[in-house]
Amino acid sequence: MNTVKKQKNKANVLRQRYAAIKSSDPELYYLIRCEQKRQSDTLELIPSENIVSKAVLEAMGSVLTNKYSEGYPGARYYGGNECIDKIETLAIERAKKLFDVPYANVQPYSGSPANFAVCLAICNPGDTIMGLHLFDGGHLTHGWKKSVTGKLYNSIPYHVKENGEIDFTSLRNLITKHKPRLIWVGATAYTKAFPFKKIAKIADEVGAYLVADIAHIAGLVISGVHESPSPYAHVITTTTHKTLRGPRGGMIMVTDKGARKDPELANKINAAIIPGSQGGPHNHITAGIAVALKEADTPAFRKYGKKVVKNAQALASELIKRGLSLVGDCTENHLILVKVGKGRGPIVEIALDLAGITVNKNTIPNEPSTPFYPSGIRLGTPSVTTRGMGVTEMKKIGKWIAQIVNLVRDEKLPPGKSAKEKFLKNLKTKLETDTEIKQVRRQVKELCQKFPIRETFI
Ligand code: DSN
Repeated sequence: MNTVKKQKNKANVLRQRYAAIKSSDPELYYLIRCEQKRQSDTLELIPSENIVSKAVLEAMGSVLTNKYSEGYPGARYYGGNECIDKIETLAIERAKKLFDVPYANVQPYSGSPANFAVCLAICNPGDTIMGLHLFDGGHLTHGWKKSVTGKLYNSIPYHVKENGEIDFTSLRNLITKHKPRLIWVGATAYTKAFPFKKIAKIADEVGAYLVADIAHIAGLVISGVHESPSPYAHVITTTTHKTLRGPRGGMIMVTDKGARKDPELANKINAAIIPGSQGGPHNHITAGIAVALKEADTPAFRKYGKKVVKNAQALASELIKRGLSLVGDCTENHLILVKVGKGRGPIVEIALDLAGITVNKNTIPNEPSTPFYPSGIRLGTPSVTTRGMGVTEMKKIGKWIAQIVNLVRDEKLPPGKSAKEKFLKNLKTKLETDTEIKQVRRQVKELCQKFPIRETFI
């Protein structure tokens, strides 16, 4: 088929897919198509995002959404669950095999409810928990003061050093001093390999539960490019939509080590999900998780995971070569943190967005500003790698990012919240017509067209 025919064919397939919405709700149809176009024509570098397969999409759009199934396979509160039981069991068995664990719960609505349920299962209100500080790349649900996990429990955060690595000496002292009930290891913005074994040793010394939140690196663990926490942690949580490339959902797993520490742990986690914190599971998502886990248990997926890291390292090298400064000077996973100057993250995020490169502003170690106006941007390669891009493309992307960062190097936020908001709004208007930005956007679009979001992936 020639290119024009191929494009027409693709357009027809897309039209058919949303035909019902188009006729019943044209307004929404238009918005879905807008988002579809945005995803097609831009480079998605937010490291927690990815592109699911058509099979995952089909599972999510299936009739399974019609069913209520409170409870677990074989023990539901409602009738009519004979098919759902089999679907959930399939997802559970696939998770157990892939992550080498004896127990998995696939019902958490996402990562945050999964993490809260683990706290409910293991801790009593007032117990001490420890997690990486939010500004150092930790997650809200690892005890941040505004999260329920920071309100209900006595949360003691630990930190990273200037080079982005967990400050191990300080962590050891904190653990010895506070003897936490639960320690989180995991992050949303950490560019090094997690030292599961090292942290487990100290956690074991004080009898703490070690919970590995592998939301960001689940796909890398499966691919063998990040060590598995399974031998070291008692519990593992993950989202299913990041490097794992599944639907938006969550999972909680108990390891052999966890089951030895408390043979009732799996039951406690089940109870913490329902009735503890959730209602009926989202069966269409459970099916999507089952599909994603099957896709992940293939040589092709493992190759993908390796390529994600290789691409991230190539992108990091290109950024450094072009004078940008990275937290930790490199990456050991799928994620890169670029230091862009005090409070300047939002400026760079806006400029890159206009150039068709989607990233998010992010805090950096020892953040000199605030989380709303942080001093870094966070990039990752899961999505562009799914599109088939490789090292050659990472070099181009690195060049464009450096060009845009350089373009806005003299822009500085004024003091005061409303002045900052006004400044960013005006900056966006000004940059919308910038010739250099428009030129990069054109080049980005051309690259995206060479690596389309294929039928197999959307
Ligand atoms: N929002 C996720 C991320 O971007 O890493 C964490 O929950």
